[in-house]
Amino acid sequence: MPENITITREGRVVLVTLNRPKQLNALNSALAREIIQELAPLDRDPSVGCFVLTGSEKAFAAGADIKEMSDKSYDEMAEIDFFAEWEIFAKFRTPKIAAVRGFALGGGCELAMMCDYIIASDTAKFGQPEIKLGVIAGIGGTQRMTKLIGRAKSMQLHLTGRMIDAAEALECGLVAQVIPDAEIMDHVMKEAATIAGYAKPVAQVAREAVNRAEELSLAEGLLWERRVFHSLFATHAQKEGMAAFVEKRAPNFRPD
Ligand code: CO8
Repeated sequence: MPENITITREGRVVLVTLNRPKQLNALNSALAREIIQELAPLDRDPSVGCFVLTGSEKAFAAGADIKEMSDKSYDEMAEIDFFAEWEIFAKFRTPKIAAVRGFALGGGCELAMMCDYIIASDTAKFGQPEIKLGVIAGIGGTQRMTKLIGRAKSMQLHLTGRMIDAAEALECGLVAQVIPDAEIMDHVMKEAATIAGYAKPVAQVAREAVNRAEELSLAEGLLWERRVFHSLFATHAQKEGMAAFVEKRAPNFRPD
């Protein structure tokens, strides 16, 4: 049984709750291992259509666990390639939404950015304060944030370590939407159920196509998208989705 996360299921949606509330969900190696171990089989399970990742009311996650890292040497960090496993989480193919309440700082902000998109509570606070600890972001902050919100603001947040609130995060494009705290979990679970109600292979290529925009030139990205669009005409989802439209009925997508 995992000790640092809880996993619950509502239909085709899997809710993952970070569960180290006393440490404000600081991300340690055990938590990272549990996320990968528990979610890897669910990622491959066609009956799972969406992951939701959340924390507590006070903190999504206040960063990597500073107490676990503080005494480590360069050799130790490099030898175990500390925290490299988070890239496995980022590469899961099931759509994943971060529901952020309270602090999402350092590794917590980076973990939220590893999800496909972030929905923030009006209590959310984001930041990359690593510079105050004598280090920099290490699980994607300088890269993912810069692609998400642009160089100027990302540079400012990494160099000053200042926190931004949910309104500023929305304004700069870090989050997709801000929802009052009392409503956020209901809202995100409903949205996740909507995504999970579509055909999973189509949702998977939709997120892959959007992510390609960060990697490819416009010409290559447009070609990749068009070819994938063509290939979806080999799927049950396309036959069913378009037939349902023509026949004026709701589509009945197979889970896989
Ligand atoms: N690590 C470990 N423990 C933490 C962390 C953390 N990141 N954040 C909070 N805690 C602990 C506190 O030590 C405290 O524990 P205790 O009660 O035993 O003293 C408990 O959580 C509650 O915290 P506070 O008393 O500080 O609560 P406040 O409400 O006063 O303050 C803050 C909340 C502002 C969030 C404050 O806790 C804080 O500043 N936390 C640290 C934020 C931070 O610097 N995060 C970045 C960490 S470094 C990082 O994430 C790098 C990621 C890249 C790693 C890549 C490796 C390759």
